Amino acid sequence: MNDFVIGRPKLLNKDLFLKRVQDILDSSMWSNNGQYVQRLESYLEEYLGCKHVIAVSNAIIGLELCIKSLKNLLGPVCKVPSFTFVATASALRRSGIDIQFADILDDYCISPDDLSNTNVIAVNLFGNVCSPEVYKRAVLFDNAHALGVYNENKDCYVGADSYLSVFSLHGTKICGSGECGFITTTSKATATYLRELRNFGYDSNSGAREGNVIHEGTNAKVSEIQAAMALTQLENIQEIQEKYFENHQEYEKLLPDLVKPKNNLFSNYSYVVAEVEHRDRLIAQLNDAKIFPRTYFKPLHTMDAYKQNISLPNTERIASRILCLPTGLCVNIEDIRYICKEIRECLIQK
Ligand code: T4K
Repeated sequence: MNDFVIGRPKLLNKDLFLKRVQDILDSSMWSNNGQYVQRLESYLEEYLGCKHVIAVSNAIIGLELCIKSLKNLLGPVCKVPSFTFVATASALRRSGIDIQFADILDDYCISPDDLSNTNVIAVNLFGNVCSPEVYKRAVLFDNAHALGVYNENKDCYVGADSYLSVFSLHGTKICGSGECGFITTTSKATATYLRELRNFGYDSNSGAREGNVIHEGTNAKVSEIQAAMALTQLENIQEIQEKYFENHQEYEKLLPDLVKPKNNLFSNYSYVVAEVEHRDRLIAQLNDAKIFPRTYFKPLHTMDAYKQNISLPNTERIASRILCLPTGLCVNIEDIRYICKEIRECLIQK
C-alpha cells in the first residue's frame, strides 16, 4: 500500500525537461543568468501580470534580499504572524531586525487588529489572502504558498501589484521543483538592485567580473537546470491547479465539518487544512494507516530560538487543532476517499 504525504512532487512533462537538460549540458552555459533563468522570469511576469520577476535560489534568501532592500524603511522592529513557517521570522532576524509577533484570524492570516504602528510582513498562508486592511499596511508579502492565487479584492494575481513579494518553488509547493523561488516587484530600480544583490553585489552595468561591486551582495542565483525544471512545471500550471482544486473539493465533500474552506474563491487550493479535536491522537492512528498529515505550524513565539512570553489566543488555539492533509499531484480521488474514511473511523473510535 502507498503512503500518503502532503508534499510529494511529480514533474508532469519529464521528457521535455530531460530534453532541456540535454540542451543545457550541450550549451555549457550552466549558470549566471542563462536563457532558462530568463525564460522562467519572463514566463512568470506574463502569467502573473507583474512588472518584474527576479528568480532566486529559494524563498528565504528572497526574503532576506527584500529585507535588505527595505532596510531604511523597516526600522529596528517588524511585525510578523507567529503562525507561519520559520523562514519568515528567520529572514528578519538574520537581517538584524527584531520581531513582534502578531495573532491571526480564523483564516490563518495576520489579524489587522494587532498591527500597531510597526511595519508588517504579511503572509498569504495556505492559499488564503490577507484582508484589505493588512494589504494597506504590509511592506513585504511572504507569498511562499500563494503562487496562482487570484486576489478577488484587487482583481489581479497575488504578487502582481505589491511593491515587494516573495514566492517559493520548493518541491513541496504547487508547481515546485526542488529548490527555487522568486521575487516580484513593481519597481524597476528595486528589481535592478535585487538582481545585483543576487549576484554578489556587482554593478549590473559593469558587465564582466572585473566590474565594480556596489552592494554587499550574496549568491542567490538559480542554476540553469533548476530554472528549466521550474519552467517545465510552470508551463502546466493550469492543469496542476485543477488537480489541486479537485482534491480540495473532494475533501470538502467528505469532511465538511473538518476541512476549512479558503477565504477566496480563486485560491490555488495547495494546502488542505482541517481542524480537529484530539489532533495528536488522530495523527498517531492515521500514521498506522500510512497517512502522514502535517501539523503546520507550531507558533514561532513558543519555539526556543524565537521564544516570547506573550499570549496569542487564536494562534495557540488553532495550532493545537490544525492538520494539513495529503494532496498534490501524487494523491488521487481514490486516495482521498481512503484517507477520509480512515479519519472518520478514527474519530468514531475516540
Ligand atoms: N515562507 C513560508 C510561509 C513557507 O512555508 C516557506 C517554506 C518559506 C517561506 C521558505 O521557502 P523556501 O526557502 O523553502 O523556498 C517544507 C519545505 O521545505 C518548506 O519549503 C515549506 N515552506 C515548509 C512548509 O515545508 P518540511 O521540513 O516540512 O519538509 P519535509 O521535508 O518534511 O517535506 C514535507 C513532505 O513532503 C514530507 O511528507 C515528504 C514530502 N516530500 C518532500 C520533499 C522535499 C517528498 O515526497 N519529496 C520531496 O522532494 O519543510
